[in-house]
Amino acid sequence: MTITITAFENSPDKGRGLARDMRVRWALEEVGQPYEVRLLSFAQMKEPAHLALHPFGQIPTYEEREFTLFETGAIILHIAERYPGLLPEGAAARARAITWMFAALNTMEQPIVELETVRLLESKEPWYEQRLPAVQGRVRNRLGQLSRRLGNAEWLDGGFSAGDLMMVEVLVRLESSSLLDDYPNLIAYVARAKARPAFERAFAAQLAVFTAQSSAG
Ligand code: GTB
Repeated sequence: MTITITAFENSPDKGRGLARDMRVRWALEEVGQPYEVRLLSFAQMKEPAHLALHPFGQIPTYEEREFTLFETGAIILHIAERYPGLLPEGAAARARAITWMFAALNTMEQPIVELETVRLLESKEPWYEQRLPAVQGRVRNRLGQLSRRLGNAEWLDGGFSAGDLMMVEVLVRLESSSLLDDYPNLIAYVARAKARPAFERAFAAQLAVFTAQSSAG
């Protein structure tokens, strides 16, 4: 069975692995499933053919023989449930790992995306300088809470899981800022995850798209 995902033809992040196809690639690498990638331009993402797969006209999508998924939370959960490697044995441990996936998306990513939005879209607004510290404070608050929970542990709850994959994918969005600097255990956590061979393969695959597009154009 062929798995096909979609990704940016020209990712605005220039191969830094910040677009959300990266987390799907990483999950597929962790479970050892080969996949194909259909690259889309921004215009193609808004055409009916893609909107039939993704109602919001975004990447990534995930296609298997019988169905298509959108939303990386749903995609990663599906991969983790379908193939061994990303969820622990036992109903309670699995539920806790899934809880961390939701925490990553609903509790950590939300203020981080808000901060990105403020920086990217609102920097010319007269209230920008006042709003920025408040939004940074909300991110710091969550980082502090996460850092205290992680403590000296290697992963969030036992062995590496889909919860860690999602959490790290959210935290990497802060690497271009100094916000992680006060949390050495979170920096080490991200580094540990990025050293996983599956992460490295996924990162190299998305970077290869950027490299190929740059040399073609
Ligand atoms: N909630 C959805 C999910 O988790 O799947 C969010 C999907 C999403 O935001 N997709 C983005 C997209 O398709 C790409 S990843 N955007 C185009 C559009 O909405 O028209 C977000 C992203 C884009 C660029 C960078 N970057 O340049 O650094 C980082 C992240």
